[in-house]
Amino acid sequence: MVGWTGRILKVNLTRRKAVAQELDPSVARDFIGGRGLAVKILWDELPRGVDPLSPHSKLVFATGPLTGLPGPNFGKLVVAAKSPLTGGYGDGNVGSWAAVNLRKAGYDALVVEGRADKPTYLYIEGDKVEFLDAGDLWGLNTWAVEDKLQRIHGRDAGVLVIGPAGENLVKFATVISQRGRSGGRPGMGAVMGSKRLKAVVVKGKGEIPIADRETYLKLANQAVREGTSSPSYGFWMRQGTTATIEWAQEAGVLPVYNFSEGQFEYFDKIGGGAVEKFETDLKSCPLCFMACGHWVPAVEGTVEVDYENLAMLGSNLGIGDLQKVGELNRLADAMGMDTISLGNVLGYVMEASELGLAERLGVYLEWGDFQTSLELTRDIAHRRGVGAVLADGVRRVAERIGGEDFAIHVKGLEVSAYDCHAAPAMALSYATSPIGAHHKDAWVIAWEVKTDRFGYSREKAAKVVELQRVRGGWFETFVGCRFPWVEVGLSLDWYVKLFQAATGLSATADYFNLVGDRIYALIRAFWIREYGWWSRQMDMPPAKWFKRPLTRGPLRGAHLDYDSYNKMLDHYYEIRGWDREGVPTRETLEKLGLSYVTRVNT
Ligand code: PTT
Repeated sequence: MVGWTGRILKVNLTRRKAVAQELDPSVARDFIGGRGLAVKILWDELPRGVDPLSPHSKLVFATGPLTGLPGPNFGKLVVAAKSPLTGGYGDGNVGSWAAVNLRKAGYDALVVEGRADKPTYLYIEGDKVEFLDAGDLWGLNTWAVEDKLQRIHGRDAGVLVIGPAGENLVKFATVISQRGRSGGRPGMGAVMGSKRLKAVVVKGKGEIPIADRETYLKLANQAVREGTSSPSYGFWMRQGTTATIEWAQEAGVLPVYNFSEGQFEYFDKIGGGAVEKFETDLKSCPLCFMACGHWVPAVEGTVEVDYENLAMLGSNLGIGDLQKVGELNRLADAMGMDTISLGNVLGYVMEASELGLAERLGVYLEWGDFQTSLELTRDIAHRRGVGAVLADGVRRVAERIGGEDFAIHVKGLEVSAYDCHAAPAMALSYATSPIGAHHKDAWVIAWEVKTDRFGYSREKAAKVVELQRVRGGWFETFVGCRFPWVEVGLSLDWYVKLFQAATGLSATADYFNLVGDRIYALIRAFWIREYGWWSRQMDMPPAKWFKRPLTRGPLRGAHLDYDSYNKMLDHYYEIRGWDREGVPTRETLEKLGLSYVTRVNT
């Protein structure tokens, strides 16, 4: 088996023991790596119903056969665990030198279990694994910790850290790297904090295995050359994801006032044009030719902004000022928490304040109130006062004080930055994403606004599945950034060829799609096992998009239709081979080689 290092590093923090285990070749073939490997490990090794924040839960950092290689952007890894926010499977994708170095250190994945008796960080260098004292680091923000660790271990060390939010078990705390990279929206940072693991530092000097090095390097060169000569490359480098603000405004899908409207009067103050004008720096993940990290001035210092951050902390809160939005973003990065969930939580509190409901929390927050938002963000990170309640995410806050109709989440994960009053396929994409509402698995909205905007056709359900296969299957398993494919149009053929050269396997597009379907079915089985029940109600988008039409702009009056949505969901289930309640049928499980999955209520 070439292409994989063939080893998984298993670390038990309670016993301060580390062992390298062999990666079963059949698991590598069936699940490839990244998300696939992560869900297989969590399915096999987690006790059913485990508390995600207990020592028995596990945190997986998984790479794939392309991670760390030169080519179209393979400097990423998947961080996964049972989510404390949703209670189901959770993961995220983070760009980091730790991804590259883990492979160079000779591992495809790192699995962490147990709980250290005191704050600890892991130092990994080839076969050497050390459990080092993080007493001095505990309580520090993510930027300070990364700086300190690189001063100790060298600038070539890859570092993954948590901030105070992770330490304080904020349910949407993330894992941060290189200051502007954040991964694991469904609380992967809290899982790390529950293990008293402040950071993972990785160094590696080995060679990453490649089956046919000469062919691989030639292809990698050609792919990058094709990407950089794409007509969209120049504009991408100027604005990156932040140009999506202008696009979303035009399409009427920008989240505004807690997903009540689709257009924002001050969109141009926080959009790609403004970012380009004020930009101070541009940074990227390792080995990347399409840097997406645009840095702009915040109120204090500078910060990396991306579309999701600008929309969720800007238009969604009624804040039309780049520096202020940047400051909220900066604080979220420093504290180590997800900007999308934070923007939802603050938006929910603003709406609850308007309706008089937030009195039950003892807080009042007006639309556009930057200063109080900043204070609440700090309180959330430290679980102080009302922050302790808000740190549990909108689903739990709404369960406590009411307002479920404007708690914008699916399965407990807050919705990312696309309003779906007039985007049924995107609503389906959020509703069926395997980790709760995230656009990462099927960003179908760009296609949808260009085609049958208001329809609920079978074709839309099929498109969602197609995208989920590629985004959730391909890119999350060989583990690379999907932007070269999405943004500069690199064909999927390149990835097939690169994978073949790296592994020596005669893999085809069908192989990746099949692996994608297998992973989706296993993740669904994981949720069902952990919840102990399932129903199609779990695959419903937020109520607001059905019940509260848009009140402004050209799409005024638009809202989702319940019956039509349900028909589209039926199509989705049928294409996936899942039953009417969204449970993979026995036949589907067998076809996907998942006959060992027995705990689904078929
Ligand atoms: C992702 C989510 C996103 S998706 C954004 S902006 W985006 C937000 N970024 C945050 C941030 O920053 N700071 C913070 N405190 N919280 C944040 N939360 C939000 O997190 C990111 C890029 C981007 S920028 C995207 S779309 C693509 N995502 C990829 C993916 O998921 N998979 C993949 N194979 N390739 C991808 N390429 C792109 O990478 P989560 P990153 Mg993150 C400051 O992981 O949990 O999925 O959340 O990944 O390394 O930061 O790169 O408009």
